[in-house]
Amino acid sequence: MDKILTQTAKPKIKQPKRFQVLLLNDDYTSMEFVVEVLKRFFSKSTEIAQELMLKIHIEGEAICGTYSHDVAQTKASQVVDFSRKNEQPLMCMIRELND
Ligand code: TYC
Repeated sequence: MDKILTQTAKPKIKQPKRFQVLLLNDDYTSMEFVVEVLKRFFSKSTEIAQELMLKIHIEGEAICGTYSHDVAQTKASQVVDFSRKNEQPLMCMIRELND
């Protein structure tokens, strides 16, 4: 005899992990360069980029965006490449978002 299923099967859908991209403060990267990075790689307006740059300068770091792992890793690499090409020591890292 077939068993009667009394429990409704719950579809287990795993949400993909999300990653924050952060810029870190340092004493040497110019403020103008950080504003350019925020506009170029994180699509910020000039005003928002200036605010975010100052937040990093004062607080030490800020979240610039949240993406899938691939996109976050690519953005962080692009920022570091662009910075080294322009002889700036700017640091960018990614962090898994726990929700
Ligand atoms: N602290 C830097 C300065 O005084 C400016 C700066 C801001 C550097 C943000 C990095 O992510 C950064 N020139």
